Parts: sequence; C-alpha cells; structure tokens
Amino acid sequence: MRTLLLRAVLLCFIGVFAVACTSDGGDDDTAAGDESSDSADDGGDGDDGDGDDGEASTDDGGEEPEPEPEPSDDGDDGDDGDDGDDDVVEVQEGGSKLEEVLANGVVRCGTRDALPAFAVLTDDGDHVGFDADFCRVIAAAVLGDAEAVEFVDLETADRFTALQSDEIDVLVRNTTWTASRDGGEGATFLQPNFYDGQGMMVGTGGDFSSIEDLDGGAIICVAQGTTTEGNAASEAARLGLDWEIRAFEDVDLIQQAFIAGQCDGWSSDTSQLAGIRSAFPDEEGGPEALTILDAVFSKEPLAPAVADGDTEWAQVINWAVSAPIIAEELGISSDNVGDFSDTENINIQRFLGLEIETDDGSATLDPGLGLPDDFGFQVVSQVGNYAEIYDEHLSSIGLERGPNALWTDGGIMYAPPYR
Ligand SMILES: N[C@@H](CCC(=O)N[C@@H](CS)C(=O)NCC(=O)O)C(=O)O
Repeated sequence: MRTLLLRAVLLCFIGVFAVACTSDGGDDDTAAGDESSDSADDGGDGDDGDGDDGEASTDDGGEEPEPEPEPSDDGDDGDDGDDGDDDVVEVQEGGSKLEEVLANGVVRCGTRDALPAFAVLTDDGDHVGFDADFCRVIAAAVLGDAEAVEFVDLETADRFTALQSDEIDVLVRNTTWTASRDGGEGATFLQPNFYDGQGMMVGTGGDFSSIEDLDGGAIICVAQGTTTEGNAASEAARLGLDWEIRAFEDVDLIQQAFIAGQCDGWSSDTSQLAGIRSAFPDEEGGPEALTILDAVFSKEPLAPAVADGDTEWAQVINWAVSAPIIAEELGISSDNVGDFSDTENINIQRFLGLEIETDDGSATLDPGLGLPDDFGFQVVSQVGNYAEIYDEHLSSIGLERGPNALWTDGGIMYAPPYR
C-alpha cells in the first residue's frame, strides 16, 4: 500500500515536471504553431554520423549451458490482482507491468495514426506499418496473440508524458534514443529497431540540389518537440549556413506549409521523409515532386521505450523486439518457421522453444525472463522476421537496409544471443 501511495505522489511529481519540460529532453522549447528557433542544444548530437557502435564481439557459439528443466510460470495469467472492473489493472505492490499486461490481455502501444510506412490507421481500421508491426511483435511475444494490441495514437509532444502517466505500456513511435531522454524523461530506451539519421527533403527541380544550396535565410520546416529541431540548428552552424528553422506541431501542418511554398527544406529522420514522400498527394505531383538530398547529418537510433523503474518489463520488451532480428539471423521466417521440429541446431531449438536433449531428459529453454518459452515461434509465425517486416513496409518505399542490415551483412543490426 505504501508503495502505491509513493507511486501516486511520484506520478504527480513527474506529471508536473513533464508539463514544465516539454517533450524532448533538452530540445529547445519552440512554441506551438510555427516559430523559428536556432538554438543548437538538444539531446541529439547532430554531428557525428559515423555509426561506430555496432560492437564486435562474436559469441553465439551455442553449445555450453543447458536449459533449465522447469517451466516458466512467474508471469501469471489473468487471475491475480483485483481487476475485472476498469479497463486497466493497477500495478500491485512488488508487481510489474508484465503482470498487469498479462492480466489485461492487451498491450497498450503508444504509436501514431498518420506516419506513412511506420504507423498509419487505414480507412478499414487497420494499423499498418513498421512500428505497428513491432507493437504486434510485443503482443505476440508476451500474450501469444499479435492482435492483442491497443494502439494509442500519440502526438509528438505526448510521447513521454504518456509513458510517465501510464497511459501506455510501451512506446514504439519513431522515437530517437538520446541521453537526455534516457536521463530526463522517465523513459528507459531499449533495443533499437531502426537505425536512422536526419536528412533533408526539397522540391524536385527547384533551386536546391545539395544541402549547401540551402542558405541565405532558407526556411527549414521541422516537427516540434523532436530531435530534428536541435540537429538542424547544429548542422546549419557546422556548415556555416543561414537557416530559419520553423517548427510545426505535426506532419500535416508541415505538409500544408510545404505545399503552400513556405518551406525551402523539410527536415526529419530520413525514414520519415521517405514515408511522407511515398504518400505525397498525386494532385501535388506525388512522390516525384519531392527529392531527398544525400546528406545525413545525425544519428537517430529509433528504439522502443518503457517507463523507468521496471526492469522485468524492460527486459521483456528488449527480448521481444530482438526476436525478429534473431529469427533473421537464424534464417527463420514466417514461411519456414514450422519446418524446424527436427532441427539439431541448438540455437534454433532454444529460440523456438523446442525440446532440447539434456543429461536428465529434455526441456525447453527458460532463461527466466517471464516470456513464454515459445515466444520466438509466436513472433515469427504471427508477424515475421526482421527482414519480412522491413521489406513489407520500408523496402517497398525504396528504403535500403543500409545500417539496418544484419551485422553479418555489413550492417549493425545485432541481437544478443538467446541462450
Ligand atoms: N526521431 C525523432 C522524430 C522525427 C520526426 O520529427 N518525425 C516526425 C515526422 S516528420 C513526426 O513524428 N511527426 C509526428 C507527427 O506528425 O505526428 C524524434 O524522436 O524526435
């Protein structure tokens, strides 16, 4: 009980703090609407670019430790706590978000309704896109049902407050992992699911064919409360270019301003630009009317995030998000996932929750994460491996794998070993 009280007081405190701080851990607080800003602070670094964090250790050899024979049952299912009344079960003393999600039978995933290729709500009520599929990955891993997702549409500015106020269980919304956000937004960032970088889009055939052409007071339009704002200011300073940076509340408003000729450049994560470009209205010339310049001037590791203070839930999300990557590493896809019942590859046995022979019989691997032993099977069979998810939503709009290729293919996409 005391914990609950403490938690309530803490949440109030965080709420007040969050309102005072805006959404972006260190970004400049550009006011609503459109307004210029050129301060260069921000959690985003804006200048490095050389993804050198891909690590090198090569271990997954895969022989030694043996699976524990006993089944996992710490994450119980649907019978604990006092639920059954409201739609959301409260975290009990000593309890975790995992218990709450298991009891509710649904993952509340903070995402977006209108980010082409990442998360779009269609006229049929389907949530389609790369981020939407990672929400499904989490639901498949935790609940064994990829459709057990409540998609919560979040404005950019509400991303972290939604986590802090427990409106969502996890945030999967093209959100860059930065130190300021990790440290100052009550969020814990996890395994990135997309390595991105900031770019610039301009009108095709106009005056700007390189980033250096944008000078002399060029108006650069960005989304407010994003890493994009600070990075753009840093990049202009680094290149000695004179940019007026205008921040808008959302993509629709930027698009309107761009179409009205009020923006010389549109800057965002390159993946976002590619998504927006792919859905640019035909009456405005369609995708061909827009050109994404070659320059990439920041590191934007897009990663899911959970609220601080719940290690078990954070670990669950980390391993759920790793599952499609592990599957691709192991050559397992939604097409062939049923073909491994006789495999002797111990890494595949572990990942799919198959029985592994031990000295005293056989057992599936239970590493004690609170996930079902067959969570890998559920993720791949219901949603797919990383390549399948990527190809469906991102290759289809012309985004090459680049740094998001597996580490074995020259990229930095790398999952820790599941053993
Ligand atoms: N990765 C960046 C966000 C990149 C960005 O600005 N994305 C825009 C798309 S251009 C966006 O999400 N806008 C939100 C919206 O319009 O809903 C961050 O974490 O701050």
